[in-house]
Amino acid sequence: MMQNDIASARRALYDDMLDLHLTPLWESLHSLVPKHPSPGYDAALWRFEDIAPLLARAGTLISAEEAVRRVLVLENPALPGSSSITHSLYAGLQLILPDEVAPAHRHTQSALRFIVQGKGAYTAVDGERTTMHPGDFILTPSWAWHDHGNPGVDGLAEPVVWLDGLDIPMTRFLSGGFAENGEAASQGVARPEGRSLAAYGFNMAPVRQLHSRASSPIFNYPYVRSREALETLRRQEEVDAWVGVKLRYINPLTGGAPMPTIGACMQLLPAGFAGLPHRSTDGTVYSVVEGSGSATIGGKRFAFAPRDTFVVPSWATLVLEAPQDVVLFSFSDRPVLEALGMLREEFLLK
Ligand code: GTQ
Repeated sequence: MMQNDIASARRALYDDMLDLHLTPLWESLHSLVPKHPSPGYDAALWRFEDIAPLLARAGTLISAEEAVRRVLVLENPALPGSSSITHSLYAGLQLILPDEVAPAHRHTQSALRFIVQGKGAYTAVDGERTTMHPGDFILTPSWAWHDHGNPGVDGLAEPVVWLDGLDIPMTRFLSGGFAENGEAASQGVARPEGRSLAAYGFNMAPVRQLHSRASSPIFNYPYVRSREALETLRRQEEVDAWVGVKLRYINPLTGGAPMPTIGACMQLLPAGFAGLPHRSTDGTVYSVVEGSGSATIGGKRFAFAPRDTFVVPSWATLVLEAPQDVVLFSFSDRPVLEALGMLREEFLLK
């Protein structure tokens, strides 16, 4: 057969195959089994300065009660309509005003809250409240009852904003989503505040209670303690040329990630830090806690300031620079990739 005849015969074959829901692998093999990840979503940065006025407007237009969760979803620019910041993760900025309640519910999706602005709100998990402060890392594990409220502290209540990180797209992909609403808007208080941290947050664990969840028994990792750890280490040792001083949050009972699907880290880049490029297969969301600097992602430079959020896609090279001290929080699907033997990372020399 001539080239032209072959091409048109193939097209005819594909047409006939389509009726039976069949497709020719040889036309898509390269993209199905790529040499390296090409994730098809973008690096992006959301400036808090741009978002804050829109969040405030949302605050005047819908109550937390009516919204259930008053959240502006950070949607990857290349994935419109997906409510996804990477293929596996969801991120959003949630606002709760003084005296509001975001009613109790539970779902199989695992969630984290990273406090971005304001203090005096709380999240309750399984009947224990924890008061939020900027930089605190809070968990609401899969199927745990949770509600949020904002009574303020010391007689002062202010709007509180946090970054929500959930495995919503992963749960959707796995068709594993279940949810229930609570009977009352706020859960009854079953345990005094601070119980989880006292029981599990000091390198000790209770001898007579068994924590049975797959996630960490600590549900608030306070910023004061994470910050102090980073500060001590930066004074004591040479910082890593790629990531500065970086620690991962752990489930103290296992040493593994705090939740099965989401890992999280906090890092400090000392003033003058000009990092070397690195990349990994876990697409990662960063929240800027302190300081201004830049993240160059796959060759594109993003300037960041406190409270900004940015996303680094799987296998995109990341170069971090910090003209002043910078503290970054980050989360990703790393525990999933690790469990599947698919985590790869590279620390490059230039
Ligand atoms: O606070 O429970 O941003 O269920 C998305 C889904 C927050 C929450 C989100 C949720 C929540």
